[in-house]
Order: sequence, then structure tokens, then C-alpha cells
Amino acid sequence: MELNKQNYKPIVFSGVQPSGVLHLGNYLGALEQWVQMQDKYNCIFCVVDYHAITVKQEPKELGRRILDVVKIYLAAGINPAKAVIFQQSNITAHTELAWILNCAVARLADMNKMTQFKEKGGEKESVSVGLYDYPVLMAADILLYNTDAVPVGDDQVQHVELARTLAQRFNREYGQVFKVPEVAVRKQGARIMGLDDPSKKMSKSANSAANYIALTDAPEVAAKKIRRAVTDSGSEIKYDVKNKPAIANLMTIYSLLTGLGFKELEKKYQGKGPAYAEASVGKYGEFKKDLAEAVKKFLIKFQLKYHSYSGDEVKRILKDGARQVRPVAEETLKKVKEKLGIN
Ligand code: AQP
Repeated sequence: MELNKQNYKPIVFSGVQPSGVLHLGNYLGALEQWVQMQDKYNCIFCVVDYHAITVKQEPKELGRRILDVVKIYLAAGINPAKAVIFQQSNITAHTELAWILNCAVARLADMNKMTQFKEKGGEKESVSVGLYDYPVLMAADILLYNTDAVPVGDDQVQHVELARTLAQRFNREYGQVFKVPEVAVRKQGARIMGLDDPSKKMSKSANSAANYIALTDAPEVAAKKIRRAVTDSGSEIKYDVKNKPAIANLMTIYSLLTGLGFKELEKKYQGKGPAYAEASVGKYGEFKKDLAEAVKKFLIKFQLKYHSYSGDEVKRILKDGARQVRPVAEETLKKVKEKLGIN
């Protein structure tokens, strides 16, 4: 795709950190939505490597992971002929604008409200300043491209709201430059929970691999994770987030992978639990077995595509993506600098 050369379509921007193995939560919460959007919008999808280095990364691993994230985008169905894919650190305007926003409009009072920082870094002794500041870099990522909508999972909504606040504040205090973006969150799948603990989101940086289904997990390993996933008391398949959070989470995954609605799933598994609900063996057994199969089927197809891309192909895509987005980013940065009197 050639950005901005076609008839005008609203601009969609989003990204993923190459900070670990991407999981089903990333796919169902973000990537699947991106794929659906690429026909209707001018889509820009970034590999946000500067975000990944807010926590320590192994340099050799990081280089490989950047390419792996692109392969995941492609396997998910992002088509470089329709959407731009690029690497954040290839466009220097991101860090320049982040610094400007830090100084001109971001305030400690804004940053101290960010719940993800409290969850990820708040308790640790050695936490980078970057981790604290990364929502401002994310705001810069979004605002550089005159973004209309940012499709993200639930955990990123607060950060997109910060981007809106910073854009509005800049426009008010220095003059109109930024478009104020909307957040786009899926009704279902916006927060896939951990398989080992349904009170916490599925996360790349979880302590145990039992928390997530990595998109690169061997299908049989993934099936085993589903079979061993934590469930709730009782044996009824019912979508009830409050009283049956683990089953509701598994039903969400099942529904999104197969297209079956919650009511259909409830009906399908009605009366299929064991006679003695307390017995742990076989509890929710049939439901889990079928879900494990659905996950396996999804991964086999996904990974077939994932392994079909070469490193050189991915590098070409990133290079071409950077070529397309650079002029847009530089133009926005120029306007910002003019407003500040530093151009
Ligand atoms: N559990 C989830 N359910 C739904 N969506 C999710 N996302 C992340 N976890 C879930 C969405 O995936 C996109 C990319 O995420 P990211 O790379 O920015 O990382 P993150 O949001 O910090 O979450 P991760 O992937 O689990 O990483 P860690 O462990 O580092 O926190 C985003 O749109 C995100 O909302």
C-alpha cells in the first residue's frame, strides 16, 4: 500500500512489543481486529522495539524477535499490500516527539495514574525511567500519523486515553497540530485472562508458561495447556464472568476461534459434566477436550503460514514500511517544532 496516495481513508495505528512470545491474547485482543480493519482503513502496524527495551532484553534475541513479530503479523493475515508494517526505531521522529511531549504537555500527575506501570514496575526496586515514561512514547507513536483509531486490548485503553489528553493539551496550548484519536476495543476478547489464573490477563511476561498459549507453541503443548487450565467450581458450562471467570475466559477463546456463540456453547455442553461435580477428573472434560482441539487446529494453520516467511522477506517489508511512513512522521514533527519555535 502507498500511504496517503489513495482516496482518503481513516488512519488506524497500532503496535506490538517484541518483548517475548506473542500469545493468543495478543491475537484475539488486537491482531484479529487489525486484520478485519485493513480493508476499510489506511492501516499502519508497528513493531514497537523502543517499548520492548523499557525492560532488559537480550540483544541477540531482540533482533530475532523483531522479525518474528512481523512474521506473526503476516501469519495473522496482515497483508503488506493493504497495510504498512514498520519498525519503530527506524523512524527517529518517534523518540523526538516523545521528548517534546514529555516537556511540553505530559505531567507527572498524568503518569502517576497509569495502572500498567504500577502493575509492571511499581513494586520492583530497579525499574527504568523508560518503563514509567513509555505511555508518552506510545502517544508519540499514535499522534505522528494523524491517527483516527487505535485498535488495542483492554490493558492499553488508558494509554490511548493519555494520547488523547496530550493531543488536546498540545493543540490548546500551542495551536492545532494533532488529530485526537479514538480507541477501538473489541466487544469480545479485549482481555483474555491467564489460563493459570483467570484474575490476571494473559501476558507475555507471565512467570509461568502455563499462563498463556504462545502463537508459536507446539499445537500438542498448547492443547495440554488447555486441558490443564484452571476451572471454576461446579461442572456447568455457563458464561458468567463474575461467578465462573475461568470458564467464561475459556468460552471466550472457544467462541472467537470457532464462531460459536456463548448460548450455542452452553447448549452444546448442557448435561455433559460428570455426575459428581466435585470429582476433579473429567470435570469440564468434554468442553476442554473440544477447545483443546480447536486451539490445535488454529495453531497448525497459523504456524504453517508463520514458517513460510523468510528473514529477508520480512526485512524488505520493514524497509518498505519505513519508507512509506517516514514522510508522514517528519511532517507532523516539523509542525510541532514550528509551534514550539524550534524548527
Ligand atoms: N491478555 C490480553 N487480552 C487481549 N489483548 C491483549 N493484549 C495484550 N494482552 C492481551 C493486546 O495485545 C496488543 C499488543 O500488546 P503489547 O505488545 O503492547 O504488550 P502488552 O499490552 O504489554 O501485553 P502483553 O503482550 O501480555 O505483554 P506484557 O507481558 O509485557 O504485558 C495490545 O493491543 C494489547 O492490548
